[in-house]
Amino acid sequence: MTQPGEMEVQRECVTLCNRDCPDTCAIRATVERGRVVRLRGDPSHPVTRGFLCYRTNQFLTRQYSDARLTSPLLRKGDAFVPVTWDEALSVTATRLTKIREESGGAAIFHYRSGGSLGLLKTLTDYFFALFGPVTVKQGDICSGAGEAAQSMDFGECDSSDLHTLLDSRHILLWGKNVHASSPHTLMVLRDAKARGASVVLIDPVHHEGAKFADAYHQLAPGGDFALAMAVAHLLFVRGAIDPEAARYCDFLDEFEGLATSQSVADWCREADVPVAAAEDLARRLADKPCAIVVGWGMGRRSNGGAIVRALDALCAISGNLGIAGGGVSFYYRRRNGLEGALPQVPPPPRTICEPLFGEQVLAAREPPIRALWVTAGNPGAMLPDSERVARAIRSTEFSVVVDSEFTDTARLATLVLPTTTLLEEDDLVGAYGHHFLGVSRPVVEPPTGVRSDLQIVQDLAERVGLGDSLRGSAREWKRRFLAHRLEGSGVGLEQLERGPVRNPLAKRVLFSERRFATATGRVQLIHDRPPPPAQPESPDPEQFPLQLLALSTRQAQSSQWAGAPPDVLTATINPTVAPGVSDGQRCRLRSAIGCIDVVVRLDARQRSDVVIVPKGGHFHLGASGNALVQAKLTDIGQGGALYEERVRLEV
Ligand SMILES: Nc1nc2c(c(=O)[nH]1)N[C@H]1C(S)=C(S)[C@@H](COP(=O)(O)OP(=O)(O)OC[C@H]3O[C@@H](n4cnc5c(=O)[nH]c(N)nc54)[C@H](O)[C@@H]3O)O[C@H]1N2
Ligand SMILES: Nc1nc2c(c(=O)[nH]1)N[C@H]1C(S)=C(S)[C@@H](COP(=O)(O)OP(=O)(O)OC[C@H]3O[C@@H](n4cnc5c(=O)[nH]c(N)nc54)[C@H](O)[C@@H]3O)O[C@H]1N2
Ligand code: SF4
Ligand SMILES: [Mo]
Repeated sequence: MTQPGEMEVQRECVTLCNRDCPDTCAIRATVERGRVVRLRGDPSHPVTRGFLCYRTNQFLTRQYSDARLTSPLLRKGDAFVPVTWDEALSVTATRLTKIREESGGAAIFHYRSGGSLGLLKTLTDYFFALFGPVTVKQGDICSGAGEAAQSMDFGECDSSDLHTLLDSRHILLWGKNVHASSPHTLMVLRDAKARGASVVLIDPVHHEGAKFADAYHQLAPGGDFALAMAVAHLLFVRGAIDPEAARYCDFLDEFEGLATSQSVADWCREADVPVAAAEDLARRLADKPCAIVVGWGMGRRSNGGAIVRALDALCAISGNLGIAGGGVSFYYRRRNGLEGALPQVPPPPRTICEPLFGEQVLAAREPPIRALWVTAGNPGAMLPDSERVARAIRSTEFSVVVDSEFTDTARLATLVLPTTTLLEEDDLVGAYGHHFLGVSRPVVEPPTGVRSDLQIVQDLAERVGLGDSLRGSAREWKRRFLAHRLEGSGVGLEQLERGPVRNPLAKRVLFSERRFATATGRVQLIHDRPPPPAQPESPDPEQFPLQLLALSTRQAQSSQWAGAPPDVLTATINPTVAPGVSDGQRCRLRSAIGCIDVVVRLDARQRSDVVIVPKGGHFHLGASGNALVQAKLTDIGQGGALYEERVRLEV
C-alpha cells in the first residue's frame, strides 16, 4: 500500500473518450508514477466491450509528443514567443474589451467545433454570450443536412437503442463506413449477423464494409435519392406499404406521385445501379424488421437533405418506423436532458454559416469581424476552401486558438493557448452513436503551463467582470448540468462516476406510438425535391471528371493523426481513370480552386468517377483535401456539400 507522500507505483483509472466519434468509449488507463503507460477499452461498458480504435490506442504518442503545447504563444511579427498566462489573458481581456467597446460584440466571432464532445465546453459559448453577445456559427459542417431532414420529417433527430439492431432481419448501412468511423457499431452488427440478420451496404466507395456485407450496391455518388425513389416505386406497385401508413404520414399520395413519376428503370439509371439493386432493397424493407442506418457522410452533398428525407420516407411507408429492429437512425441525441441547463442568454447579434466561414468572415461589415476565438476546432484544415479560410483568419486583428497542438489554425493566430487532452479532461459526455452518458475525469494532471477550457474562460471572466457567472469547479458544473433534468430522472453525478449509465430520457424504441413532434403529429413525407441552393459554378465535368471524396481514415481523428500527418495524400482511383499511371506514382490533383500533390493507389474495385483521399490532411504541408474543395451548402440545414468537388488527375 502507498504511504502518504509516496507516489503510487501503478494505478488504473477509467475515463470517457471525448473525441468527435459516435462511440464515446470508456477508457481504462494504466498510470505508472504519474505517467500513462497503457490505454485499453473498458470491458464492462456495453458498447466499448474492451477495445479502442486504432487512433486512440496510439494516443499516448500524441499525449507525450514534443509537439504538445505547454505555454501560451503570442505572435510577434512572423514568430511566436512564449508568454505567461497572465500576459496572455491580460492582452486578451484588453483587446476583446476594446473591440467590443468600439464595434460591439458582433465584431468578435467565437467558433467552436467538436474537438471535445464534453458538455462543459458550452461554458465557453456561455462566457461569450455574456461578454457580448458575439457572432457565432450557424449550420453544421458535419451533419447539418441530415439533422435538418429528420427534424422536418419527425420533429426530432434521435435513434432507437443501438442494441435494438439485434432484433433486425435486415440492416441497410446507407453511406456508412463503420470499420473506419464507428468500430463499436461493427460489433453490434456482427452479433446481429450471428443472430441471422443480413447486412447491406449502399456506398459509391468500396471499403471494408463491402466484404462484411451480405450485399453491396455501388451506386453513383449522390444517386441515393434516385435509388430510394426506385425502391419506393416498387413498394407502392407491389402493395408493400404499411396499411396504417396514411394514419401517421402526411403527403402519402404526393410521395407516391413523386416515386412513380419515373419508371424504376429510369430511377435506377440515374443512380447507376441495376434494377436488381432496387428489387433487393424493396424485398428487404418488406421483410420486417429492417433498419436503415444512415451515414453522416452521405448528407454532405447539395442534395444531402433530400437523400436523408427519402430514406426517412422509405422507413415510414414500409412500416419499419417505431418497431424494434427497424427505424432510420442518423444521430443519437447526446445532449438529451442537458439542453437548456444554462441560464438563458441573449441571442447572437449575427451568425456565420460554418461551411462558408472564409467567404462570410471576409465579407462581414458593420462591423467587420475584428477578433476570432477558436475552441476545439481546426477550421484551417477542416473547412472547405482552406486558402480563403486562412485569409479570413489572418484578416482579423486578434485571433485566439485554444488547442493542445500547433494546428493549421494555430499557425494563423495571434495567440495560442495550450489546453488539456482527452486524458486530462474533466467533463460530462453523451454519445452520438448510442444512448450511454458518462463523465470523463483526468487520468493524469496536465503538464505545467496547460489549462483546461474551463480554467481559461474562468480566468478571462474574472478579468472582464463576469467572474461570478462562470465560477465553480468542473465537478460543480457537472452537477449543475445534471440537476437540470437528469437528476430528477434518477441519474446523479455519483452514479455516473461509478460508470456510464443509459440516458433514462432516451426511448428504447423511438416512435413506438407512431406519434411525432411535427406540427400535425404525423411524419412529413418528402414530396418535392428541394431546389439546390445558389452555389459557386461547377467546373466543366469533361475537364474535371472525378468527384473528390476526402473520407475518414483509421489513422486520424479529423486533423489529429495517430502518428506524423502525411506530407502527401494517397489518392485511390480505379486504374481506368489514368491509363499508364502506376501504383505509387506521384501525380497532382487539381480542382477549380487549387492543386495538391498525391501518390496514386490503384484499386479496380472503385468507381471510375471518384477519387478518394483521407480527410484531415494538413494544409501547411500541402496535403489537405480542403485546399481543393469549394465552400458549398447542402440543400437544407446549412451543412457542407463536401463530397462533390470535381477534380482531375494530372500526371
Ligand atoms: N477513424 C475516424 N473515425 C471517425 C472520424 C475520423 O476522422 N476518423 N470522424 C468522426 C466524425 S467527425 C464523423 S461525423 C463520423 C463520420 O462517420 P461517417 O459519415 O460514417 O463517415 P465515413 O466513415 O467517412 O463514411 C461516410 C461514407 O459515406 C460514403 N458516401 C459518400 N458519398 C456518398 C453518397 O453519395 N452516397 C452514399 N450512399 N454514400 C456516400 C463514403 O463513401 C463513406 O463510406 O465519423 C467519426 N469517426
Ligand atoms: N473535405 C472534408 N472536410 C471535412 C470532412 C470531410 O469528410 N471531408 N469532415 C467534416 C466533419 S464530419 C467534421 S466533424 C469536421 C471536423 O473539424 P474539426 O472539429 O475542426 O476537427 P479536428 O481536426 O478534430 O479539430 C479539433 C481540434 O480540437 C482540439 N481539441 C481536442 N480536445 C480539445 C479540448 O478539450 N479543448 C480544445 N480547445 N481543443 C481541443 C484538437 O487538438 C483539434 O486540433 O471536419 C469536416 N471537414
Ligand atoms: S475515438 Fe471513438 S472509437 Fe476511438 S476510443 Fe474514442 S470513442 Fe472509441
Ligand atoms: Mo463529423
